[in-house]
Amino acid sequence: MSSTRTPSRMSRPALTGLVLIGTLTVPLLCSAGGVLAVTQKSRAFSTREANVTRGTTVHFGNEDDYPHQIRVTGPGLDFESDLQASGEVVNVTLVAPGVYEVRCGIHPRMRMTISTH
Ligand SMILES: [Cu+2]
Repeated sequence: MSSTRTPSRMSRPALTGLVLIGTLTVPLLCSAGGVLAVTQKSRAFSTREANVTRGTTVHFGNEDDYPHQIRVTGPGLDFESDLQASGEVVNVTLVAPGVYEVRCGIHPRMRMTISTH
């Protein structure tokens, strides 16, 4: 008599949602959605890729002592910031699900991708 039974494995979904990178330097102004803090330092974003819930507001904080300039393109969005001085934070809310490309208008090698779901 054989009673082989495969143990069932509970699989947990990967932790998604709020991703915090760097230090928040501004108060949270959004009530819905999360916040993703990205810093710009040494001509690079603090991360190359991020995955967040749609509705997340991204805080781009310039920690270099020279200016940057943010451009974010993605579903329904083509955002271009003004010249972003040292110490300034630019906030961009990603409303739609999809993939957003982030670039610096001054430093072409500065780029990152943010996926929303
Ligand atoms: Cu730049």
